[in-house]
Amino acid sequence: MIKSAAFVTVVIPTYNEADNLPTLLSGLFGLKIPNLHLVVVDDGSPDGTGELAKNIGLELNGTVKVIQRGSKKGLGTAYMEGFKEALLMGSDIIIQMDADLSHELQYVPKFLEALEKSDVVVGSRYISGGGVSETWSISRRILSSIGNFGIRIASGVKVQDATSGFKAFRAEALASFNMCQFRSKGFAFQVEVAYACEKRGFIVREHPIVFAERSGGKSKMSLFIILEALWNLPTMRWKMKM
Ligand SMILES: Nc1nc2c(ncn2[C@@H]2O[C@H](COP(=O)(O)OP(=O)(O)OP(=O)(O)O)[C@@H](O)[C@H]2O)c(=O)[nH]1
Ligand SMILES: [Mg+2]
Repeated sequence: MIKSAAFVTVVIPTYNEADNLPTLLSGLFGLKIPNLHLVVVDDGSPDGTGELAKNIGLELNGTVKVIQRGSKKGLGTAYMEGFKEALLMGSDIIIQMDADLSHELQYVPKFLEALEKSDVVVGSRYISGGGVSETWSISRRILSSIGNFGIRIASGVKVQDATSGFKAFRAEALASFNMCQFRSKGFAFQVEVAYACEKRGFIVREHPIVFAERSGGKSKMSLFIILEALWNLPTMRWKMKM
C-alpha cells in the first residue's frame, strides 16, 4: 500500500526547454496531486531554462527544486542527480518524465494508481492501448519499433517499451540501486534502469501511453547517443553489478 499523503516527486531533465517548461510545470500542479514536488535538472541551457525554472519555483513556494549544472552532461547523469535529490527529500514515489510535453500529463495519476499494485510503472508505446503521435510517418514508426525490438533482444530487457523515459517508481526501488552502475548518458540509460528493476525482482508493470510529438524546442538526439546505446546495451547484462 502507498500512504494516502505520499510524497510524490517528478524529476525532469532539461536542456533548452524554455518553450515547454512553463506549460509542463503548471500542468503538473494543475493535476492537484497532494504533496507534489518537482526536481528540475538543467544543464546550463543557453535559452535560460534553468533561470526560468528557478523563477517559477520562487512563485510556487519551495515545491520546485532546481539543480543547475554548468554544462550539458547528458540525460542519464541528470536523472541520477535528480533521483538522488528526490530520495534525499524523502519522496515515497518518484516519477521521471521529459520536459518536451511528449509525455502527457493525463498519465501521471494513472501511473500513481498502477503503482498501488507494483513497484515500478513504465509508460509503454508498444502494448495494447499505447502508440505514437499520428504525425509520425510510417517509416519513423517502423524504425522506432524495429529499434525497440532490437534493443530488447540485445539487452535482455523484458518490458515491451525498453527505451521509455516515462516511469514511476516506489522510492524503495530507486534507493536499492547504486546509481553509479548506470553508464549511459543518453536514452540507453532508460534501458539500463528498466533492466536493473527487472533484475532486482521488482514488480514492473507497463501502462499504455500515446507518445506525443515534442511540443516546442529541438530534439537532443545525436549520433553519439545512438553509438553509446549500440556499445553499452549488448554487454549490459554482464557488466551491470547488481
Ligand atoms: N539536463 C539535461 N537534460 C537533457 C539532456 N539531454 C536531453 N535532456 C532532456 O531530456 C529529455 C529528453 O530529451 P529529448 O531531446 O526530448 O530526447 P528524445 O525524446 O529521445 O528525442 P525526441 O523524440 O526527438 O524529442 C528532455 O526533457 C530534454 O530536455 C542533457 O544533456 N542534460
Ligand atoms: Mg523528446
